[in-house]
Amino acid sequence: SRLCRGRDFQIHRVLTAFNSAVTGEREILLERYLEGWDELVKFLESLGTVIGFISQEVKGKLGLVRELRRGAPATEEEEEGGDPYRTLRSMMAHELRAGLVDFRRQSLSGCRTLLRLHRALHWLQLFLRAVGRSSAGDSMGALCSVAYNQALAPYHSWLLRQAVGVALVALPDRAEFFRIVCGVEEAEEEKGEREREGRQLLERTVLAITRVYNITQEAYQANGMLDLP
Ligand code: 1PX
Repeated sequence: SRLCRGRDFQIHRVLTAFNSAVTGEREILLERYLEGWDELVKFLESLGTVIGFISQEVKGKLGLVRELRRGAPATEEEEEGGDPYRTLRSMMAHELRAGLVDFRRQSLSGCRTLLRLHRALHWLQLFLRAVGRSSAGDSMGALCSVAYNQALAPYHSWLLRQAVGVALVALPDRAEFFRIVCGVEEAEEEKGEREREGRQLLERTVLAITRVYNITQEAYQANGMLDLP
């Protein structure tokens, strides 16, 4: 039912995960990063079947990185830190050293897989920022597609872009969106307060995502990996 939509999703868990993904040395902890995405998947899953192919895509990518992580024994050089998939930089170093990163053909490396999630995080950053600045009556679908056209569409085929266009129709409206972000139904007189709290949480989440996005972007740039096929 509409009341149950997004019941399991908690935006503060997104905030906590992405905030704690960044260490004092500006490293990205992969497990925290993936946990942030786990929570976003819950949101996607609450939107129903039309959006289903998008959550399947995200879950597939998350599963792939986790599988690589489980299957990777630390080499002697890496022994000290143990898990080569502990941070983004250690993953990059490990996969480069092991020859797992293919710069010419599509591969199943963690680097190219996470790059897809990274681009999607750019979309999310733009979208959530726009939502935070929106006012009653603004169309979520429109905000979503402006962000999509800027951040993701350039990497997607014509056919996929059409499918995304169709999926956007299934987005909740603005009020519903804020209900999911701020919590379930509230008494009428508490609504204003809840929306303010929700907006604040949204703002902090955008900041956390932006920080993770910028550090990740630097790491990909430094390794010449921004265009991995
Ligand atoms: C507080 C609210 C939170 C809202 C959370 C929403 C998170 C949504 C994240 C969308 C993630 C999309 C991942 C896309 C990864 C990707 O680009 N994959 C493509 C390339 O991969 P490949 O392995 O082939 O190189 C892949 O081909 C794409 C598959 C289909 C995904 C299409 C994504 C469209 C996203 C934009 C619309 C999202 C609507 C969400 C509603 C809030």
